[in-house]
Amino acid sequence: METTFSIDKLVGHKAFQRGNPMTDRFKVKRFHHVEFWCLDATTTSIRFGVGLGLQRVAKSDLSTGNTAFTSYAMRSGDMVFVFTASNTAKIPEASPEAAEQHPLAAGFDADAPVAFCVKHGMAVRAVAVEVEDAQAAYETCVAGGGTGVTAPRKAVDPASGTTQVVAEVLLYQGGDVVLRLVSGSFEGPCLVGYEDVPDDQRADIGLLRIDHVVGNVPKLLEQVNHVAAMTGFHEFAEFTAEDVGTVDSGLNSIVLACDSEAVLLPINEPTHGTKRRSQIQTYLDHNNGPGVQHIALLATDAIAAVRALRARGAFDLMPRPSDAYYEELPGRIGGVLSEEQYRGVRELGLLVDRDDQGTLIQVFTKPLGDRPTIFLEIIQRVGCDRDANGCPVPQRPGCGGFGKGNFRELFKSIEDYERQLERP
Ligand code: TYF
Ligand code: FE
Repeated sequence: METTFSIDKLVGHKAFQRGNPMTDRFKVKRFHHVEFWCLDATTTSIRFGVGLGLQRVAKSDLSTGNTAFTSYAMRSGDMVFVFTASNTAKIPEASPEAAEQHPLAAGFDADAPVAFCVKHGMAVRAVAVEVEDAQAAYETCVAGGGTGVTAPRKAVDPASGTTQVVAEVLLYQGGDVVLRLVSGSFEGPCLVGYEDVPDDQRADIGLLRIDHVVGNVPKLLEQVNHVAAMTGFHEFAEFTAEDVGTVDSGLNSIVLACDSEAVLLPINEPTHGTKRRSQIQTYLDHNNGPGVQHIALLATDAIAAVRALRARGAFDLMPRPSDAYYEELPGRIGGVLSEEQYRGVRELGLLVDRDDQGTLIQVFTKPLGDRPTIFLEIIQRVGCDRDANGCPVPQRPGCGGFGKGNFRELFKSIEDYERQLERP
């Protein structure tokens, strides 16, 4: 077998030399969707729909013959969030019709989303990526040491005659998140078996696509080498506790990317021995193990998107940085942002950072549910409108970085937030 990338120690952000060895073991195109498991798909999908300006585009539920679970696909631009909950534990097996209707319904354990939510709270179950051939990708992942969760299933869309293959492997070792591999000619927003629903006319807030999906794990190198062995993804960036500077709670992080860098999977681990317990350890405790920490959503205009998000009132943002942060900002960032953008980021409490490629505008929500676990990030990659060949692209993946220059400010605000969760 070919040799796969493997690393045995972190060198830190500065010393790390980025390259693209083009080592993918199967062709990966883009993020396809992210599926949350929750206790009530109607309630949760409406809350996300209202708060993030997502339209309900497809459903698989009792009305479509799915007795196993209720699932709604919500879309803005190219980003799709799916919300799924158990229908009833009294029907242990999906009916044969349901199994035909939804590729994941056959043999579905109707208790699984409930048990998942008891363990993790509302959380990400599946990170779905579009691949060229899901059957081959599944076999490659398993041959590379991956744990199969759903062997490849082929489904035919009765309306269009197009087909789709879906397969799943475990993403984070010791966790309950799957990497869902999707391929085929089916062009619907989600999976075969979902029925399109009429346009609900809800206005979007300018969210364009999923930029990166971050996992928290106990042991970074083990996990990174595991994902690399399955997929062939390469290291795109790394950050160590030292890069973050003198903050109380630490983390190490490695960003994995596919050949095209359209799928970015950062992974964090806690560091120990700091004054405060690592925010990553807090996550692992409350999530009962590894899982998705945050999903970064790329906006056409982050300032407009965050203004709308605040007006919708369904998600809270982390506390804003100090005035001093904004006074130092033009000196740190330079003339990339317009006067109006500087005013906008200050008004809304957004963070800005830059790397050798471009400028990143970013902001973080508070945790999405009751537990101090999963949150969202809204970003815009400014000055990133050309690919490596000089062709126009909307916000080249990874360009502008991940906000390393904001880690101090951000982690201070996370620590302040965590202090509020402690009883006096
Ligand atoms: O995706 C990233 O790496 C950045 C930085 O708790 C980050 O968004 C890392 C850890 C964290 C919050 C943000
Ligand atoms: Fe991020």
